[in-house]
Amino acid sequence: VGPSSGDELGWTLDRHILERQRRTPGASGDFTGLFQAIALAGRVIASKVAKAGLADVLGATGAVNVQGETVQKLDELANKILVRCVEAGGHVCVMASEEDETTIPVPPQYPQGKYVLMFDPLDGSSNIDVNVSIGTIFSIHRRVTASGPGTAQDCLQAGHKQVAAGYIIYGSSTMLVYTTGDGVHGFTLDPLVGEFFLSHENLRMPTRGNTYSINEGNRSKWTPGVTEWIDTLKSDKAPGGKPYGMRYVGSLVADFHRTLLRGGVFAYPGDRKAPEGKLRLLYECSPMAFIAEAAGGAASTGTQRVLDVEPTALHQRVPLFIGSKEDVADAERFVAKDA
Ligand code: AHM
Ligand code: MG
Repeated sequence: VGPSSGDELGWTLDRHILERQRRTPGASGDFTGLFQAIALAGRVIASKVAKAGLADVLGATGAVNVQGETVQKLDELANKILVRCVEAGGHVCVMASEEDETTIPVPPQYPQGKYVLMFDPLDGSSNIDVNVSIGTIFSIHRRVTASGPGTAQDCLQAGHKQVAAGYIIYGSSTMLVYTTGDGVHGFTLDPLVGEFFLSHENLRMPTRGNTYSINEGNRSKWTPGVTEWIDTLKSDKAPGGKPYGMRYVGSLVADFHRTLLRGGVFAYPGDRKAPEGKLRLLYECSPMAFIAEAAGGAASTGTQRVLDVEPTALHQRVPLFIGSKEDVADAERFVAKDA
């Protein structure tokens, strides 16, 4: 379903989610409510990000502003905004954030819902203070415990069990991209209206791209397989017979968003210093993998489908190769040489 052609108003995110609810037999509206809370958080964070230079939110915490208030780092602020927007709605029983060591409970005065929300409130930390695109990543699961407050067990679920995943990119425009597993849809924020409008319906990732995205500064630590893979992509032996271009923002949300739209491959491999790589399974790899697959792309740890990894710890890291199906398959072939 989508807006009919000639629809002057266009579809808001709310309308899109509501239509989905109507098509889902037995849907209670909980998912719709949770999504509205996440979108509200996204709009609030977008407005903070846009004014960051004016609002005393850049830089380190510990400082006090002219009003005598404690200066909040933007990522901590984003974390608080998300928790505050979601906790009271009765849709979730527990949350987990890249910013918090342990799970975030729903305060006892609020009802405990059936969903679990995990998020990276502001991803791309090295880009926050320098006006480069950053984003929020979120992942939604159904709870597995029966009732009462949710636990870490509710959070430690394989990615293929996600109910939905998405991200909000704070770039030259603010966009929210999400999937419930059947199609990936993108919405652009109209900042004057304060609404997300459907702008990219049913996004499909090209099966092969012509760019790679990796932090080449880590080359001396790479395994032989990864080194050979990247060397191939930079040579005439690359698929297509000419070298791939290189694009690296250093914000996963931005690097992934480009890869989703244009194809190609993003990698944060394990290396000799950090065999598990850098990116977190539950807040970064798993939600992006769910989106990638729903758009016809792929996501691998190099040796395993990301969505099949059974998490054992909240802040677990895994290597990530994500993007166009054929490019990810190539990466896996080279990584296999390291075994
Ligand atoms: P963060 O969660 O501290 O922001 O770290 C995650 C970010 C990703 O957005 C990005 O892909 C990666 O770190 C970049 O890392 P590096 O600076 O090592 O290339
Ligand atoms: Mg992050």
